Amino acid sequence: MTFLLDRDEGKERLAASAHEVVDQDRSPHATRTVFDRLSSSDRRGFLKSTGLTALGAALGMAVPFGRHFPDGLVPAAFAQDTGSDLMSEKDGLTIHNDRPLNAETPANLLDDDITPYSRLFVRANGLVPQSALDKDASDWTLTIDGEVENELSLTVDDLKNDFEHVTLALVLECGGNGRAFFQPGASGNQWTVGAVGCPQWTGVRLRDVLEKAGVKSSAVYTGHYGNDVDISGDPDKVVISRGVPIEKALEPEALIAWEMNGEDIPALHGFPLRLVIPGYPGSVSQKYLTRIWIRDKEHDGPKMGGYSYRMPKYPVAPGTEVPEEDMEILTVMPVKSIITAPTTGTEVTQGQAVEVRGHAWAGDGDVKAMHVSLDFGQTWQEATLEPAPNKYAWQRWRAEVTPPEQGYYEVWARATDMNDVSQPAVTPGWNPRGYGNNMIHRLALFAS
Ligand SMILES: Nc1nc2c(c(=O)[nH]1)N[C@H]1C(S)=C(S)[C@@H](COP(=O)(O)O)O[C@H]1N2
Ligand SMILES: [Mo]
Repeated sequence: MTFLLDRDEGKERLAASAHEVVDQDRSPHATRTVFDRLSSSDRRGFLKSTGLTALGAALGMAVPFGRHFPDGLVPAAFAQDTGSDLMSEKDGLTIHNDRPLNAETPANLLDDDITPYSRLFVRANGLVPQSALDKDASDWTLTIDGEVENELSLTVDDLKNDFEHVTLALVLECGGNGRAFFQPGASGNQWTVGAVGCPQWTGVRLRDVLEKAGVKSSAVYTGHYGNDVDISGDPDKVVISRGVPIEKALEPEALIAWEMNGEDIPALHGFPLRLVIPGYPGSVSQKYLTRIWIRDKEHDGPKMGGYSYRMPKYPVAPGTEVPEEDMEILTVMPVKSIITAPTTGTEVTQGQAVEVRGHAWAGDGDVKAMHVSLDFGQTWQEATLEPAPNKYAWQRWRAEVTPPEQGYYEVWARATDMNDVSQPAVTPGWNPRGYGNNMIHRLALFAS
């Protein structure tokens, strides 16, 4: 299609205009490569001087709502990975790292209400344990100790036999999802939007197990342990051990799960047992769960302290060096949404309605409203928002947008939580490790 050719040519022209800063790259992903290689200051300068006007010129098409496009924002046509250059153990995921394995899902592959195994992001801090690779749970025991009346040692069968079974759809989102958009950048996996999913989990309530153990009044926090192995191979090194306030652990949606989507939890996701404690960063949902230590103080396992999963206690300017004692634990994840259809860069017809849809979720429960904009946030129309099947599941939203004339458009999608807090149009509070980015998701549409 000539239209498509023009657009690709346009992208290459835009890429070429940055040739003083980077070598020209003729790969199919030339533009993205150019943006990726620019240092953050180069990137800012480049965007300031060229921005949307240059985009329009490069594309050879109008940007009808261009006057509303905020300064310094990267057009979504270039800012988002369209999910093409991938490898495939997990059906189209983007691999950020292969040791430990870290991979996220392109937005257009997250359209299912219940995220299937093949499309669930993977975040490993260490190596998948042999017991999970072997699918061997015969000797598995889960210990509950610390501030409890009766220490428990439970096999997987004990859990299955002695407690009520619960099945819930629960969002699992990495605390660093969206990190890639912070300026200046933060170290860590450069997650864009797809370190999130909403599988269905079956197990028992953590609360029921803790009740059986008899939580003492001195209990204030949990500490979680798994049997995954550190990258160094050192068997004594704990890879990650996070926890939650005891009140959070006692919520009825916090599960010890053995099934995901009706099957044993896969090796990558925590076989044979994992915690799923929704609403908090994914890191509290320990995989390969072997022990829950009930603490009489805030848990202090690896990745609880320093800058890990911690935010400044007060707003800081981007790039600020924040003293360690001014950091606090990231708990409730902010309200967020994702556009899962159409795929960014889709060509549509002017004057014709296009269905856009996706999911919305919030760290403290349900989402109240969902809005979309086609004019870079100048006006917003309300989308339909389905109720969640259960608390902490994501909610389906749908809307129709109609590009009034030919040209470049972006769909912006914005969720609002029960406290009337909405997603910001630009990155929220910068923080040293790039957590909690809930800026609105955008996708590019080309109307002809
Ligand atoms: N044992 C163990 N549990 C873990 C981790 C880990 O590295 N080891 N990573 C945590 C992090 S940071 C996230 S975001 C989620 C990711 O879960 P998934 O890989 O099943 O998507 O698992 C959490 N639980
Ligand atoms: Mo994470």
